[in-house]
Amino acid sequence: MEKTLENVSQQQAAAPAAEAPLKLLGSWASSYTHRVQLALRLKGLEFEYAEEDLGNKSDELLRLNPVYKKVPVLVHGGRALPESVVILQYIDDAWPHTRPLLPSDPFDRALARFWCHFADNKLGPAVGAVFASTGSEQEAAVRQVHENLALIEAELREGAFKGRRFFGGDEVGILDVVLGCGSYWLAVFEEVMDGVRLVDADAFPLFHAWLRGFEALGEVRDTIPPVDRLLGYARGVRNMLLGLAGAGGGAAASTAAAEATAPVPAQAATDIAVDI
Ligand SMILES: N[C@@H](CCC(=O)N[C@@H](CS)C(=O)NCC(=O)O)C(=O)O
Repeated sequence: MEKTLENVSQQQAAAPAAEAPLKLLGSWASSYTHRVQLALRLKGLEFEYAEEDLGNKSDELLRLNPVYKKVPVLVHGGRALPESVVILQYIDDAWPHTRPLLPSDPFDRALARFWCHFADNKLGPAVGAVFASTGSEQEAAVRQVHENLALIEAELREGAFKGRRFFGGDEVGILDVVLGCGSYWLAVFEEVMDGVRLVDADAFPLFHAWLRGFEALGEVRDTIPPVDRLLGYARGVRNMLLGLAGAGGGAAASTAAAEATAPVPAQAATDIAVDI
């Protein structure tokens, strides 16, 4: 039988009871994985975690996510679900009473989804472009990031999220999880790319304050890897990207790639550049 998501779910059991075991296939530096880890922690749910080697994906990952072959994949009672934002919505639907991630009002729910889509389709790729480029190309990408951050800042100042501690209100919601798991890379990237300024507290005071508040939460601190580890990983990816960009001509970049401190599979390098 052809390996389709539908076939995979047909082979799986009937709808799991909420208390059925949860297993997460993830990767330690993946902000998409962190989203799911954080949501499960916020809900107080126990889960088994399986680290994937993205350079040598397990048969289980390829079987459970035949469409994209990416992490995260959440397995609940034997049934597998890929795509982080889809998983977050599932977790909230399956466990609606503890720490709701989506608002109850239909319009507010749609708005939260809209901004999650923005994070994945506009802000994330812009940050990835900064990380993958140099010179004038990078300057243009930095401007794109600033334009996108200005849109969020305006929503916090006078738009949909005005006066809120978190995007979700007094407590973090789905957009906090989506934007927050990824935004810590901004500071890491600034450190790796000398002279690049992405989140200036003067230019984006409300976004900056929100991010500090998010990072201070216990569940977030339990989820985001130590900054030194992220820095080592990002340096390795950046060196590899520069090496790839300069292939055939960039001797210095190639040497840097060879000296990369973290072993980073080439595919992961492309991912981090496109999808933080
Ligand atoms: N849209 C997906 C993106 C997931 C994603 O890009 N995962 C990366 C790790 S950060 C991955 O598994 N990459 C492996 C590959 O592309 O081969 C989501 O939200 O879950």
